Amino acid sequence: MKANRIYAALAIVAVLAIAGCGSSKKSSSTSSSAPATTSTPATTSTPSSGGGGSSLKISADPNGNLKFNTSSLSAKAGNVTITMSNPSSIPHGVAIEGSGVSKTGSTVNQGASSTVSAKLKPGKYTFFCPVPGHRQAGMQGTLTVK
Ligand SMILES: [Cu+2]
Repeated sequence: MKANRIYAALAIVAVLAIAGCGSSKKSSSTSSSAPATTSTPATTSTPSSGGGGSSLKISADPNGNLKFNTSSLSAKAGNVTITMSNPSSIPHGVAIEGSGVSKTGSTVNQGASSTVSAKLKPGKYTFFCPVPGHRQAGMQGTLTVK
């Protein structure tokens, strides 16, 4: 019994020592800490100095309807970025299509944002949700580039 107690005590000390001695060493051993949670999607803060372009923000309908909060957007020609926040419990994304351009942002769950960007010339484009069925249900709009 006594020996067991001592071993137990030693074990605790050992654990404490390991835990205390630097997080750098034991990073590979049992790090089951969720990886890739904060993959900040490179919020390219368009330096509005060169080449025009626009950064647009839209939102999916928060009440579960298959639509965005707007059906028309306009942007300056150049590098156009649309960031769609998704407050809905339905996964959504954002994509741009038209005039030979076809770019699709990722589909994201509630609370996240989907971003799509494309180099656009003046003209009319369509922005829409790439989740199957959503575009057909009306989750789209017109993007006018000038
Ligand atoms: Cu959608």
